[in-house]
Amino acid sequence: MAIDEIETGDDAQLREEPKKYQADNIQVLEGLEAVRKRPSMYIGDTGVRGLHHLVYEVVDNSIDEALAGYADHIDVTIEEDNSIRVTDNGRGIPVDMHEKMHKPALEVVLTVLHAGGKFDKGSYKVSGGLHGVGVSCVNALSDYLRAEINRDGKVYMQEYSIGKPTCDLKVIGESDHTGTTIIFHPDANIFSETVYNYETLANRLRDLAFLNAGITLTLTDMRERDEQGEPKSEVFYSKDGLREFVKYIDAGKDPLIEDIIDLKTEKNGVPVEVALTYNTDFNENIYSYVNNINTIEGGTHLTGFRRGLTMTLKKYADDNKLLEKLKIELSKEDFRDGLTAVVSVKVAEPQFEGQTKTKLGNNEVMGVVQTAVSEALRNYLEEHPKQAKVIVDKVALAAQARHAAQSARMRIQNKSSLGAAGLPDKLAPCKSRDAELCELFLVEGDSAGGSAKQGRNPHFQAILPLRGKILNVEKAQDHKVLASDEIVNIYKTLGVTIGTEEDSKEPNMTKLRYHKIVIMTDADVDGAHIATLLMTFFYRRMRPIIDNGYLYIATPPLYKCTIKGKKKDSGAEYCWTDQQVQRFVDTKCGGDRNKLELQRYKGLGEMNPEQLWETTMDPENRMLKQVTLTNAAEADRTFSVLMGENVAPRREFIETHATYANIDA
Ligand code: 0RA
Repeated sequence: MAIDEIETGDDAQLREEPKKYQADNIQVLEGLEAVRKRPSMYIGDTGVRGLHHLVYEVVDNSIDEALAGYADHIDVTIEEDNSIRVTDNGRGIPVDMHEKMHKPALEVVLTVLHAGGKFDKGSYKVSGGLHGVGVSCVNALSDYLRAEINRDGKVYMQEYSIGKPTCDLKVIGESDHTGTTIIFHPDANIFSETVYNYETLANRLRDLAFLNAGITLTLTDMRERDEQGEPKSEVFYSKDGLREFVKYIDAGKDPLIEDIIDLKTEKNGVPVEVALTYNTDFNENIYSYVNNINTIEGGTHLTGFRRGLTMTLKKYADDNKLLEKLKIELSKEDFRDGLTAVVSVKVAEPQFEGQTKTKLGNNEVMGVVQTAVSEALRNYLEEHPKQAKVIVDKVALAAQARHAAQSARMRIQNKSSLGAAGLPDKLAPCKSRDAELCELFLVEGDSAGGSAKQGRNPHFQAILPLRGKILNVEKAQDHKVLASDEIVNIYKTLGVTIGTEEDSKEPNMTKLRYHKIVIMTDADVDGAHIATLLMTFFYRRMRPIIDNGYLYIATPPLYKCTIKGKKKDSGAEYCWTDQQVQRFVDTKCGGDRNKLELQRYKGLGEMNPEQLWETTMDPENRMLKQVTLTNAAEADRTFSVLMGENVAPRREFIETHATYANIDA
């Protein structure tokens, strides 16, 4: 691991440059300047996603140190001011002079683009953030960054602002251990949002713990304290890695087989890890990772997994004459019902493709995963004939259900039970036909639906009231789902059809009428359930709606604050948090709580149409939360845990999670 193998990107020119020191300096500044000029090129975007990406980038460096065998603890803290502190117990980033650059190695790592990834030539950077940009990007996009290195019995420290050192590296104390601490505060001139979401970071750290068994990760939130004054904190650690990951995902489900089938091997220099099981539900949960990055769009490793699974199960069933009675041809998708799996590979030079660069393109990985899965699954089936039969029976059942669903799909296409235009009677459509402009509000209950219809802007806002809870698509097969009136109404309203072909589960979105679909429910437990059911429905049946960022959650206010004695509604303010109420008291009531008139909204129905418009629907004022894929997946799990038949995990879950809708702001 030689530190002087760091490349600056424009090294050819630099090598011929006699006054290296100067040239290097210019290069460094230009590099980080480029990051500040076009941050999205480096971290994807400058919204909430990019903001959290900064943390992943820093943590990934510590994960690399852990995977190299030198660290086993990584602590992440959200400080009160939304600074992030990441500490590991690795060797500490070297601080000795870098020969070419004439600066401490630490400073090179923090100021030279991509320097971080090139320590270990020849071996892959195992974790590596999505864009693999390195910690210097984080530095460039932070208005403050501080590095503390425990090494050689000392504590070294250096501080930066927007990528530039504000002091020389110095010794600030003695130390009896080694490690690296990076503290940074995101620059509000770059990011549209600088408030960190605990749940988003927790989800990533939990993933990392499962994917890298044996490493302890902690997350502490100094912004939130309990009655004892202790900050909110969680520890993520997994002894058994992917096996535990699969158990975690399926916590609320009924297992079809008790076992988790797993494998860990390396083929052609590609480390492969897989764990899988089946539950009694009818959906598939496959999570795939490349170098610890969640490959949402799949790719060759996922294809290899599916092929290995399908072919091995099919061959086992045929060899053992288990499908002789089945009159229907099996289709690929029959093997997916109730399947939960995690696939994790490490690839030296991953090629990422697709819209979000989360689809693995390396062809050589396909056969590697397929062979590994086939071998492990064949062994399992041969050693466990009872379980093998249960799985094959489920596959046969799926084939029959698929057959039955074919006729049910016709319901979506025909026009009976609907208004003249083929639209549900309950729908209040909007005037505009421009899908990009149009918004559909899915509203809990007819009374709130009525208020929304009166309060809306009818030009671009449509309202579809929903009666109570929609069907739980986790627990229902295709033909049941398509027999539900509420669900058919949603399909029709959106203008989405699903194929009548036997194999086609894919929705056809070409005639989609709305590019904003807003779930609007009460801010209580029932409302959260309905929102979760709807998210689960879109997640399972109309994934592209989520992928394209079309799905949102409305956030009605929890309070209305007025000053006592003042004319009704004059100077009234709507509040979403207790802090906002306090601010109202401070600014409008002169700090006197007695002057506060506080109205607590329990449901949407308590607001009149004007209030609903003002607070929750008016694009000028409202705060919509976008539903993203990670939180949709988490919501799916959460929902299973809360609504599933398994009482034990549900109790445990409720005890540890006060709120359970994990939705990114
Ligand atoms: C290169 C060499 C050495 C340590 C590291 C990198 C290192 C980087 C990071 C980033 C976050 N935490 C880290 N911990 C260590 C050590 C070389 C040596 O000691 O011989």
